[in-house]
Amino acid sequence: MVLDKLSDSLTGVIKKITRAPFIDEKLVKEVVRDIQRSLLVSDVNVRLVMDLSKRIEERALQQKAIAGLTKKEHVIKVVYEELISLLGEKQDYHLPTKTRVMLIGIQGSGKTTTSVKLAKFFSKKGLRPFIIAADTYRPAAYDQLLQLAEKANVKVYGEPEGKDPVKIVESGLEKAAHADAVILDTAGRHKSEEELFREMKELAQRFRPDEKLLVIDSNLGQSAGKQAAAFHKAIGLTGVVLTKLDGSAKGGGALSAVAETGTKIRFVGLGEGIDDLEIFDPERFVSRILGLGDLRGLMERAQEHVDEEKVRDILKGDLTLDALRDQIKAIRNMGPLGNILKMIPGFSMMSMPEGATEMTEEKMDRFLYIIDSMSRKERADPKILNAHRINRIARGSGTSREEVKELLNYHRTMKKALKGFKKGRFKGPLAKMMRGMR
Ligand SMILES: Nc1nc2c(ncn2[C@@H]2O[C@H](COP(=O)(O)OP(=O)(O)OP(=O)(O)O)[C@@H](O)[C@H]2O)c(=O)[nH]1
Ligand SMILES: [Mg+2]
Repeated sequence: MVLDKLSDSLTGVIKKITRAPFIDEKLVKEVVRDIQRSLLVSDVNVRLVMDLSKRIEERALQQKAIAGLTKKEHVIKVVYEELISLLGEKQDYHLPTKTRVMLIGIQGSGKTTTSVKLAKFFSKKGLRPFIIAADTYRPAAYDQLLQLAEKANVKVYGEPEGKDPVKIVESGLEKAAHADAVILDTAGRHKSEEELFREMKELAQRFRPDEKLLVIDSNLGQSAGKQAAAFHKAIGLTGVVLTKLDGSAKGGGALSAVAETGTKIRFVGLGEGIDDLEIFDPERFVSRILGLGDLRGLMERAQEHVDEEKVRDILKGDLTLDALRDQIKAIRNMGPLGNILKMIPGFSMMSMPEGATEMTEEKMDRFLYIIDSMSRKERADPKILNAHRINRIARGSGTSREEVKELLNYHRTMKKALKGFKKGRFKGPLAKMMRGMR
């Protein structure tokens, strides 16, 4: 996982909020202190941390919760929003049909790896990528790129013995005439920093990139900000790729420091593999490190799939097997159940009936077959099922007696859990959504 330690401690903070019997000044202060500690440990700048925690405290205590949110949800929302603002705005990455991306950065930052990851990213979007290998300093740079690119099935131009990167770019562009996205991998070492800047400017003049992305190692922590600022001033960047965010203890520092310089974080590298690249989206990112899962994604998908009226019916009346089937179907459309539950604030921390979160898609399908094999009367009132009918249903649905019983058990457990919800432990739109999931 990304930023494991930070994530663990911030998830702990959210747990503290959801578990507290009530929200008062003492709790908010405690929560703020916990957040400060978590961020400082992951190397976020002290001043940023202080500003942020002051805002969280003020808003949590003074701002009124918006209609429909409980006090707890309000505090979680404040923490979530303030962390997002620490990481800057989301940068949309538009994919033009023809694009040229130049990767810049000091040695070992991850340029070559990122060039292949990006190529893969483009080809997943249906564009034909092409990489030009213009690093004439690193020994065997071309071979390294070639090996990686083969894994991704991407074409590369390079000159193993070449000494003139500008000429390589020129020849490479000729070979790349049919490509939609041309990526330029450059050198990371040089006689001096000035020389490196000079070479990059020259290459940019010749290559005419749409994007000049600086590749930075997250392990630099707060110094990542300084590096971004220096390169931006010298070369004029369009964005930054932060690599090695997986397992970097200083990831929080790198992210916030770069965001603070105003240079946009475009992508994050999350591993050595060619698929370990993500568009950087602060909202999704913060949800994840808070253990809230993908909150916004869930909101969108929940709206698509959960029929409001059915939810209301369930809440009004009993959870019939018909209703359960609709719910399983809705969940089935959204993806693995555990993931969905993780997306709901507070939910992952709540005690769930044993096994309820572990239902696989296969199991959901089998449950659906079973329900479909029952008569309408049985679905409305499963208590009328006897051993004989259970056998028939098992045979009719291609499952076993045990599975039919398992479903009936599951149904009873869910019904009971739902009653708990209805008693009003959770209120507001999020709670409504949670109920919708049941
Ligand atoms: N864990 C992890 N390792 C990465 C990531 N990106 C790159 N690396 C590793 O970092 C090392 C350096 O990566 P390169 O892509 O060769 O870096 P470079 O910037 O091209 O380096 P030079 O060519 O020497 O300038 C390699 O071992 C990569 O596997 C990442 O996101 N996560
Ligand atoms: Mg390289």
